[in-house]
This record gives sequence, structure tokens and C-alpha cells, in this order.
Amino acid sequence: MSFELPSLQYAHNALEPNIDARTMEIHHGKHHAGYTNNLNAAIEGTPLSGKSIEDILAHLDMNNKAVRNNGGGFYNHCLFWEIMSPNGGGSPKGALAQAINDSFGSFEAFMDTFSNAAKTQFGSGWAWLCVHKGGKLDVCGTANQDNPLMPGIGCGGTPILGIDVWEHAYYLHYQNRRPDYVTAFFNVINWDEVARRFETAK
Ligand code: MN3
Repeated sequence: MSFELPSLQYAHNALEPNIDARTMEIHHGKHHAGYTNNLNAAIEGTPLSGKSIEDILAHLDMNNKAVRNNGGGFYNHCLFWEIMSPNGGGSPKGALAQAINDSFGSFEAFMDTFSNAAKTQFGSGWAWLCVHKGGKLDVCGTANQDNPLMPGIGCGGTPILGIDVWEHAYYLHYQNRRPDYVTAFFNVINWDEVARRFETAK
């Protein structure tokens, strides 16, 4: 049983003008497809074959670059597509909103912390909102396709929101203006999905 590229739950142009259709086409159809195929090739015939991606990442040999890069890339993009929506934006509700207030002081303070992590991640990588057991939230950045599920990476806990700050995620539309892309990302965050992940992981 190998990993499959998940279908997008919305059209390539559905996140415009925040994320353009051509970027979505290439990002999903080429980049994510590449990580998926390379992950399958890297684990075929090894003891990792048949394990869940979460299990593979949690027990990852960090020296196994093929699985680290492509397993991370596979997982990160699966999450990324799901935590965005054409009907996204606004702010979280309920228990997640309360946890954000408890952990950061306010939603605005969380936005500042998360945006800052995304804008200041040097080179390619991701910024994450993670939940620890008990419901405490943390923000961190990771390089390349690493993520906080991996041993000793980032803030630990379970990622429930992430933004891809590789140039392939924004360069066609925003060129070098990463801060503008980060600002626009807040318009497409699917807070219902983030809340679902929070409830499952906390
Ligand atoms: Mn990407």
C-alpha cells in the first residue's frame, strides 16, 4: 500500500486572489506529487512500507534524508490543502479560540506571532501552530520539509495549522513579497478544519 496524492477539495482558482491558480496547479500537481512519488520510492521494500505517515515521521531516522524530505513534504502539503478553504478567513470559534487566548493573550497576538515565524523563517520552510497534550498551543518554524512531528524538531506537539513559505508557494504572484503572501494566507485559513484537528490532537 503506497501513499497517494490527495485530491484538492476546491478548484485551483478557488483561493484567488490570495493564492493564484497557476501556483496551486504546480504546487499540488508537481511539487506535492513529486514528494509523494519519491516517498513511495524511498520506503518501498523497507520496514516503513505500510506504516502511517504520522508513525513514519514520529520515529524518523533524521539521517534518512529521502524519507525526511519527502515524508515531510507529503505530510505537510496534505495538511496545507486541508487547512485552507475558499470560504476561509475570519477567526476561530469555541474551544480553539479560547486556547488561542489562553496561550497567546489574544487572536491578534497569535496572528503576530505566527506571521512573524512565517516571515522570518530563513530560506525554505514552514511556520506552524501546534497543540500539546492538554491543549497548550505553540508557534514555531521549521526548515525545508521538516515538521514538529519529527523527533527534536520545532515546538513538538501536533501541527494543526501550517503555512508553506517555500518560494514555490508564492513566487509567481508575490515574487519576493513573502509578507504580503503571509497576510493573504489569513484570508483563506479554514478555521473549522484547524478546530477539528485541535480537538483530535489536544
Ligand atoms: Mn510546498
